[in-house]
Amino acid sequence: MKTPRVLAIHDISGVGRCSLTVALPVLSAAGIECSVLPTAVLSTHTGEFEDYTFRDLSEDILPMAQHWKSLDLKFDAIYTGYLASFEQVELIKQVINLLADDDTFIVVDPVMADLGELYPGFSKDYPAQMRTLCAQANLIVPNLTEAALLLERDYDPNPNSDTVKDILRSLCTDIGAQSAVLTGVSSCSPNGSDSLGAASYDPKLAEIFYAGQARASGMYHGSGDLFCSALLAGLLNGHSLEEATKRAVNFTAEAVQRTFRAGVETKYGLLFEAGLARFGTQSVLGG
Ligand code: PXL
Repeated sequence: MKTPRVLAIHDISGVGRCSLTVALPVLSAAGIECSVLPTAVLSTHTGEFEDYTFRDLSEDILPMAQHWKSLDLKFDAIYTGYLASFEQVELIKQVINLLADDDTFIVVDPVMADLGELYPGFSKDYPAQMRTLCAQANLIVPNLTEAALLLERDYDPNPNSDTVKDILRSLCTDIGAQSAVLTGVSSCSPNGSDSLGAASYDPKLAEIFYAGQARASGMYHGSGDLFCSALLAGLLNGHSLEEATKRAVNFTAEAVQRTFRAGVETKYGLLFEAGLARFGTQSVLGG
């Protein structure tokens, strides 16, 4: 079987298990080649750390993409995450225009905010700019805060099922994404209000599917990146959006439980490594 190839466009945070230090191992373990276009290099991610270094790699983005174009490289998916600036969104759109064809699956994780707040360094006009990238996506994967910012709505940390449905539909019809998975959804999960997970929506199926697992206390950095990378791994291995969402929720929730039990500082990210081999094998074989 052919090895699928993804182009992952995220930052490298040297420490803190997020973006490329998560996407690379998760996709590789699931039998997917992960090529990388780094948007910035930081010493750590920007949450809960101070005095981190930040090198914007915007100047390298188009030359790298043009080189790959000259090699006639094809990507089965382009997967974008944390971008370094407002201006970089335009560059990434150019990369997609250059490298994607009709068969390239475009996944946009509009990484910019959580818990009702934009991440440090992003201006108030960033969400509107991110919306233009989301419009080009086959799948977008916002958390509740990012969805609210994209739709210019108030942030509701605990939406009921009607609101979740409305958010998911608007992400597709108003923004133009072909499908959406909303993360951080809890109260309307069939597992009850103590569960946390994601809801997926594909307008072609016109149905919303929930996947949830027991909620752990605390805020776990990089959990969105882990979830989205696992979701894409499942999709590229042939699973449906519903099934891939379920698998990604389970993998992420296991990592959260492991991290909670280990009692380590959450800013260092999720201890996903111990679950990686099993996730990869099951993703490929469908077990
Ligand atoms: O996990 C999202 C993320 C990715 N990259 C950087 C971040 C964050 C969240 O804070 O700061 C640099």
